Amino acid sequence: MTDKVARADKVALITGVTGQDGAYLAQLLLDKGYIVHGVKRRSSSFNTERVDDIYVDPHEAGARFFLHYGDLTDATNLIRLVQETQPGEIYNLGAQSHVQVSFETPEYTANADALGTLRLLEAIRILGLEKSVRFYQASTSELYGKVAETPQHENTPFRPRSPYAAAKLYAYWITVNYRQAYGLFAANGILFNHEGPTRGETFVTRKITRAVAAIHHGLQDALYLGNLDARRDWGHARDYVEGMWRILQHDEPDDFVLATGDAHSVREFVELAFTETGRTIRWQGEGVDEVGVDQASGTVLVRVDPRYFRPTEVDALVGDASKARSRLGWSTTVTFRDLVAEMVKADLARAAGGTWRNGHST
Ligand code: NDP
Ligand code: GDR
Repeated sequence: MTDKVARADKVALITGVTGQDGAYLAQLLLDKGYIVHGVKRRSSSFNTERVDDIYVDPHEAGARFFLHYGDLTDATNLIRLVQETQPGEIYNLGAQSHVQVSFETPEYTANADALGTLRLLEAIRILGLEKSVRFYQASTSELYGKVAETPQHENTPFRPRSPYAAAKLYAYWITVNYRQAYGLFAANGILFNHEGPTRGETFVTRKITRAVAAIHHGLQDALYLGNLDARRDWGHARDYVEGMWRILQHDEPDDFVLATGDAHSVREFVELAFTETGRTIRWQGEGVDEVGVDQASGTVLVRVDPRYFRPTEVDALVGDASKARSRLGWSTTVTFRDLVAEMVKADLARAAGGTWRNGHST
């Protein structure tokens, strides 16, 4: 008998399926003919909005998308889910994914993001599935933190700058360790920021596009932001979930950076987003007193609020995805300008739709 056991044919388990990436990935895998099992958390209110379009009643013939209650902090639950669903591919996307929130909930973030990854890897091992499962870990450009070189690639040293990044650092290395120690097909995608119209409302891109739409429709007066000079390499989530899938189809388990190679500041994102509604922003003042003024009316539309400054900030990130390009044939298809335009357009439609909700911002 060889040590190669056939993978469960096109059966995937996704943690974090209700998140931005989970929903895009579930759709991609369904389009490729997979059976998709997603893990959702118990919530007192609906939390499946992003996957409602692809959900079909499991009693219906041909249903290929199934949701299961679960949590990365519950090892027994994870073992049972892996046993019941017998996946050939596991995508570990579940996480407390907000950097700023991780300073307020560091222990929970470590539990879900670091130990949660360990629990899932152990579930595979306990069930003896090391040779039949491929494991994807949602690693992050935040690992680079206080960057040692630019652009960042697979061999750039990690210098995490937040409880979130420190937890993800553990998850990165435990994934590498299970690959080396147990021969598990375990791979890290080191993904730079990726966004889209369903991006969580408290990440800066979506916070901006929501505000631009709300201001346009008279639902909000101004946008309050933190560090306007932070630079990020922003791509479209649709491209990045394709990259995740390709990472697991590669001949060998390996770690890959996915990035556009193009960085912009928060300030540039704001300017571009407002131009989508015909407004030109002029900046005045300095530091916490800086404001963004609508050139035509003179109204202040953007203000700085120090509450959004982070105790330790990651100033600038930009990725080098040459390895993914050459070995996986992966590349991005959406420009920064088109990404901003798509996000503003979607939020304008929501704001016009009369179901607008203002939420607690971060
Ligand atoms: P989201 O915040 O949109 O989604 C996170 C998902 O994880 C949600 O489904 C959430 O459930 C779930 N989750 C949170 N805590 C737990 C837990 N304890 N147990 C099980 N599930 C949990 O993140 P994204 O979709 O943007 O990101 C996906 C992954 O990729 C995350 O791990 C993130 O850290 C990582 N990443 C993201 C990047 C990006 O730019 N988007 C870049 C690099 C890495 P609920 O809906 O109930 O809150
Ligand atoms: P990030 O994303 O921390 O890069 O993590 P976020 O959009 O939260 O911040 C990007 C940059 O914008 C600055 N910023 C603000 N951020 C927020 N949220 N709110 C503000 O008001 C604001 N003002 C300025 C931030 O300081 C930061 O420099 C995201 C998450 O998806 C992680 O899970 C993922 O790992 C990384 O991207 C790659």
